[in-house]
Amino acid sequence: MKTFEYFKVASVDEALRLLSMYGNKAKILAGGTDLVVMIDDEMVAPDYIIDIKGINNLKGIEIRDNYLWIGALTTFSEIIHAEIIKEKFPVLFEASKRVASVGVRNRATLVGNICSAVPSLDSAPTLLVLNASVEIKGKEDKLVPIADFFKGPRKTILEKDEIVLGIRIPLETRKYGANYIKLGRYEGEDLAQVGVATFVAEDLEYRIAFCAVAPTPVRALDAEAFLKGKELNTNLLDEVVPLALKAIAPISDVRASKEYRLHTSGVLLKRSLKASFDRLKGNGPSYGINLV
Ligand SMILES: Cc1cc2nc3c(=O)[nH]c(=O)nc-3n(C[C@@H](O)[C@@H](O)[C@H](O)COP(=O)(O)OP(=O)(O)OC[C@H]3O[C@@H](n4cnc5c(N)ncnc54)[C@H](O)[C@@H]3O)c2cc1C
Repeated sequence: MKTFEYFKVASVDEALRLLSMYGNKAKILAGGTDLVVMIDDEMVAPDYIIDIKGINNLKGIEIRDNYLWIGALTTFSEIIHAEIIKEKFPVLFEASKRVASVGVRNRATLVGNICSAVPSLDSAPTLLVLNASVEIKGKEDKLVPIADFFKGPRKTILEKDEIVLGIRIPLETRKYGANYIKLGRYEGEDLAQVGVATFVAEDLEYRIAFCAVAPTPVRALDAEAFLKGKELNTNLLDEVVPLALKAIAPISDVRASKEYRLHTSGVLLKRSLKASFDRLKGNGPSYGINLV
């Protein structure tokens, strides 16, 4: 393994100063569950590591104005245990429980997950259906809708001298139901073969998003438009699947074939929409239950 210089910074300004000096030769380190594996596998070889874990104002989960803020250093375990998440966005609790195992979740951050930008990242479908935005700081401050953040496998819109400060999720004033289902090869620490999140609000606005079935996580906008304003029933579930599948472009890899992913995407979508709709109506499964 190539050696690197390690900096532990205590402020965002210090991190930004180092990033502007070292650019592409530097890598930000949060929980390290993705970056350390990549360094070990020699997929990346940074000359400089900027450890941001000491930046206190990147920690926490709080309501600010009309949105919930999740700081860049917030781990999946912290999300799972936060009462405010269970109260306002229980679907994020549900999705976080599907990430890896307790040991990994104790270190892995939600923001590190989106910055890794692997197609199978479990947090993205849920953040997409909640219309989250990404707070970015560099030469200027940016607030980017999560739908515009991913550019391709392991590629985001982040510039080399930018850092993500946190995630904003707009507070929902309507009653709604939502769900995340992940299909893996086995129960436990495995990446998704298919992941689907759905959201239904009381005025029958629907949102649908997938991971692991396209180069980036994707929304199924045509399927959402088709469902808008309609009470969900078995016929509608059958009709919406082909529309939703047009939004995805799965490949075959070690985890699943393209055909299996296409088929199971439809099966999971129906199950997820039904769970979200039933939750909206007050008779769905409890959040956190694995529906696979
Ligand atoms: C055994 C194992 C099982 C796993 N299973 C799953 C799974 O089931 N589902 C899943 O989705 N993921 C899984 N993962 C990956 C998951 O742990 C990571 O994606 C994690 O969430 C990344 O967060 P981190 O804090 O560890 O980031 P790091 O590894 O520290 O960083 C990841 C990337 O993001 C960048 N970065 C981090 N923070 C910032 C920031 N604030 N601003 C800009 N760039 C930043 C880093 O430079 C790096 O490129 C697994 C990993 C392991 C090791």
